[in-house]
Amino acid sequence: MATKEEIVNGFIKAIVDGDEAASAKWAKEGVAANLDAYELVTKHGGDAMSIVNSKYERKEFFVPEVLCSANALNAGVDVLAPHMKSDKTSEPATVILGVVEGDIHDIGKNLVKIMLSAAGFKVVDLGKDVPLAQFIEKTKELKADVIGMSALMSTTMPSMKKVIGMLQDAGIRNKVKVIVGGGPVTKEWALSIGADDRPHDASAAVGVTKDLVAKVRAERGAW
Ligand code: B1M
Repeated sequence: MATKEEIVNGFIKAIVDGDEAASAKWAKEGVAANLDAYELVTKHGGDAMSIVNSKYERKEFFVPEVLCSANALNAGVDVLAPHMKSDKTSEPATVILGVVEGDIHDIGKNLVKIMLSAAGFKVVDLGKDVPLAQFIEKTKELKADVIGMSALMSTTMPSMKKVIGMLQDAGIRNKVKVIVGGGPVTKEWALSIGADDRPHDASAAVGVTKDLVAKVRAERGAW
């Protein structure tokens, strides 16, 4: 059986090479060797995407290569997702999740979905490039407890602020908590736009969501 080092290095190389089959193969090796599935994706898959990003910034890679790497990471995520452990919540609650309009970077959002679903939350995934009004419509329709928005670009981050404004205009800001996340989103910025929190990664999103569900239910009562 391959060593942990061989698996991690193989997984990273497969992603950088944009090789979906190799990524899935190393992910399976990781499962067989009992490696932590979440760590393999977020830490080592994240390291691989940092290498891809550096190559993109040095103009060694262009968008098609970056896309192949993203697909390779996703092939590994497909294998590893069922093995990611998350603390179960005793409080089933509805979370509306999506990547804001104009942004199609959905790998991080998909990880958040995997972790929240594994924890027992009902996650309604609106997908990527989500028209902002949809966050409000679905929140009202499903009487959601938490909205989670993801953005990976400085140009799309302001949409998060717009959604919070739209919740205020609709008179339902006090009925739902809002979390935001993604590479460029800092905690300070999140709080400055009126979001309730910014979990730094998908795993942290579980604890933050649990706390916010308890809080919103205590403050709001029933919808
Ligand atoms: Co592009 N891209 N991209 N891209 N891409 C970035 C984001 C960029 C930083 C690269 C760069 O220039 N150095 C840059 C944005 C610059 C900026 O505005 N600051 C950029 C750009 C410019 C672009 C295009 C404009 C390129 C072009 O066309 N010229 C274009 C835009 C498309 C669009 O959205 N309209 C584009 C396209 C693409 C691809 C399609 C090729 C591909 C995305 C494929 C996909 O997602 N299905 C892609 C990729 C892969 C990247 C990089 C290389 C990697 C992103 C990633 O998947 N990381 C990225 C560079 C980088 O981030 N270093 C880059 C791994 C992922 C696990 O991390 O999403 O951060 P992340 O999620 C983390 C946390 O942030 C957190 O949890 C996750 C970990 O557990 N998290 C949350 C995320 N969402 C959360 C929500 C939460 C809580 C936590 O609660 C709700």
